Amino acid sequence: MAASRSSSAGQWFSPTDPLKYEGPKYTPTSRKPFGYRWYDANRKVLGRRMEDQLRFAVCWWHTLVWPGSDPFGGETFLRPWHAAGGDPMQQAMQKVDIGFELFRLLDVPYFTFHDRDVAPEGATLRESNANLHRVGERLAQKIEESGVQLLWGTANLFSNRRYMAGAATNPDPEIFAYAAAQVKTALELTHALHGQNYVLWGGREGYETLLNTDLKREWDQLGRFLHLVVEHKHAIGFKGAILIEPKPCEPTKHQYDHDVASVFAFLKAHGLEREIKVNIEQNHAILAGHSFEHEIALANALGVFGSIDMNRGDDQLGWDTDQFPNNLPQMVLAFLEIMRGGGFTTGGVNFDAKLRRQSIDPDDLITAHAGAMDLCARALLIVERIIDDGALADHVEARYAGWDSRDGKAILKGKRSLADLAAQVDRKHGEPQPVSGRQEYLENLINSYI
Ligand code: XLS
Ligand code: NI
Ligand code: NI
Repeated sequence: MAASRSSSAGQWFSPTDPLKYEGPKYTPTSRKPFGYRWYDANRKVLGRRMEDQLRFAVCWWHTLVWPGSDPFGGETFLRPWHAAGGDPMQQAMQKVDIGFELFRLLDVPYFTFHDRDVAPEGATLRESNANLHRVGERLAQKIEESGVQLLWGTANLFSNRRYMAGAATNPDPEIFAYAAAQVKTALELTHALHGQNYVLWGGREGYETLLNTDLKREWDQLGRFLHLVVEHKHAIGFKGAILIEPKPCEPTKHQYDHDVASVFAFLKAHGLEREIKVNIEQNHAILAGHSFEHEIALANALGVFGSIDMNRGDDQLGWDTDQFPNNLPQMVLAFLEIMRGGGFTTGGVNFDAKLRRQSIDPDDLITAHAGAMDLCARALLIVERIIDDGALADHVEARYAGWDSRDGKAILKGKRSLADLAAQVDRKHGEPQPVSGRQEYLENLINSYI
């Protein structure tokens, strides 16, 4: 696809009209490279329009900011807004135009951003805030014109060197204050743009070595920080959800928001479990030694499921590769847990995903997002059939049926002591009869829908 390097958004991608639902026969060919085979925004799936079930979001940082660098080499993408010597505010505005053009072409309902992705950091916080407000006004205008909305905003509390030893968990209270000031502005902007959620990824909230770290202090600092965020949310009347994004490591060796279980323990310990939920990312789950579906199921069970970052890792690489999702069976298991929990409320499917650094054409951004959206739609349609058939649910229900008996209920209601249970076993004498878990049957069953 020959895409012009022109700065005008209208010419930057080769398609000019939004991608359409092309139906079940569609495959991308050179004649018709862009389209959806499964994503049909208006189709009803499990009681809601597909667009409202999936709530897709494009992320600003990887899509419009990341230049294609890796630890061994720099920029590969050569985006026009990275041109050396350019005016950073003009470049920021150019990204707004190109970003919203991409959202229009993809027909995606949401986007997500960090404060420092959308506007350049100035010499002082005041200057940074002024930059952010100027771009914020432009974003508000674009949101108004396009109908594309903000799924969540967040603050970058990890790139600047001031945060090398953490933001809220920094040994220096002045850095804590700086981070608080940054979150105040980012939360207020998210509110002004009618964001559905505000996300806090721990960034550098962790440590490299205990030799220089007071773990208990840092843990409590983070609790205090989150209370401040929640208080401010209520003070300004922000109705969206506050979400923490768990991640076990990277950038620091030990992150305090390791996984859903440790985030929940943290929230409980600080009395925040009704105020804060989680944004779960696929590869963060894997890096923590879990499956994505486990983290979603646990968050649902604990009442803290919020949103997902639907970018995957690589089976052979132990870091956060942020690839666009394309493993259908894995995606089915994730959407199964999301839909079992009742689906999204304020959350959605954010692609916190990077192109591979050789995918240098602007059109690669369209291909990557469209393919990911289409496969999510396909996974959702498969999940609809699994749920409608009911075979899986029946199996699980039958497996736990004993707990609906008089004895089972009495145990759970606290009406049986250890002595009662010992007496019960004594009375009945015989050995309880184990039944098959039938895992292979269930795996075959799931595969039969795929
Ligand atoms: C990093 C995180 C980050 C958050 C937003 O690994 O995934 O991108 O989603 O700060
Ligand atoms: Ni990540
Ligand atoms: Ni993420």
